[in-house]
Amino acid sequence: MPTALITGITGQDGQYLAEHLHGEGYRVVGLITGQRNPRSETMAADLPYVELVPGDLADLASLIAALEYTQPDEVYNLGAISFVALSFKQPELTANVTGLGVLRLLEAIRLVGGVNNPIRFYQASSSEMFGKVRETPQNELTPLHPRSPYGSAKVFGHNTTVNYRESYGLYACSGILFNHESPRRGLEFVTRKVTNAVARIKLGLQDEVALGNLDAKRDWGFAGDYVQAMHLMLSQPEPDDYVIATGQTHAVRDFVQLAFAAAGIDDWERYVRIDPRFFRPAEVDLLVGDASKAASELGWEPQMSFEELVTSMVTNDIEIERRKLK
Ligand code: F7E
Repeated sequence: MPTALITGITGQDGQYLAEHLHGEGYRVVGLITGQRNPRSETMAADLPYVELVPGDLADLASLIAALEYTQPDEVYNLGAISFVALSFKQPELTANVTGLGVLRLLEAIRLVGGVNNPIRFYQASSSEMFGKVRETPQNELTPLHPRSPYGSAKVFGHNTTVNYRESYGLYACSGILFNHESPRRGLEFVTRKVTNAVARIKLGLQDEVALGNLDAKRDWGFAGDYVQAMHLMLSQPEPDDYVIATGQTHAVRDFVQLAFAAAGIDDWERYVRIDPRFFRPAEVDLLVGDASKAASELGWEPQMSFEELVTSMVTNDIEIERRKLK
């Protein structure tokens, strides 16, 4: 039975990837941080087949111990401080976990794996690395110009992954994933913040939602589709880097309008208040990815449309809020 170790197991992607790999016959082990992490209980209830091992991306010794215990065939590094807005407030922590954490994990793999290292490594790189974009759409060769401490840390992690592949011959891949959402998305991200608010407004539990820049454009896909690309990357004869995206871009405003419409509310502007607190010191204005390399080499294509994604998130949030009322 192949074994996969996943960092960031309690996040949206960690959960989808664990389900996918379990379905493919893997033993799935998740790295869990912190003392009495409250998410351990949720994990045990939702994904009982996932084994948890303690460790932290900020602590090399704990990563070595986790690898020695797990003996993985594949390591997926999905752990990070992943909220761009928070990275402006805690830049040093972000650099340490999101950036240096990649280096620590690769060093641990190098030390534990020995010569002819059999461990395959996946790094969750991000479209935030393109930042102030140099070309549109963005592909694997587009120059990087990050616009946040998060984006800068991801660039470090990305370059380090490429370095370890070239320096030590590690099977290390970097998936440059554009925004990917789902009903499991954290409430701090704009998509889920909006769908949750729409559900609560629909049920009369909330009057309005405060948002920042509605003009930013993102290439939004479904997280369940994107984790399959991660696994495909580690299943190739040679390691490489791939952009994963839908190739379509929408403004935050479009997402908001569609989410309200999915709940049967057409006059959405009545319910949205613009609040300067949600603007960022520097914005990434436009992202749209070219995933043609993933299509031709991995046979990967997104399955869920933007409309289906928004509707499924709104429907799910209405269901959650209704259940709370009972
Ligand atoms: O913001 C604008 C905000 O926080 C999207 C992470 O998974 O994807 C994600 O990063 C856009 C930005 O995601 C609000 O200014 C307006 O332009 O949902 P977000 P993100 O920053 O694009 C990439 C690929 C990652 O790698 C990251 O880890 O929406 N926006 N009003 C708002 N954003 C938030 N969060 N809240 C607002 O009220």
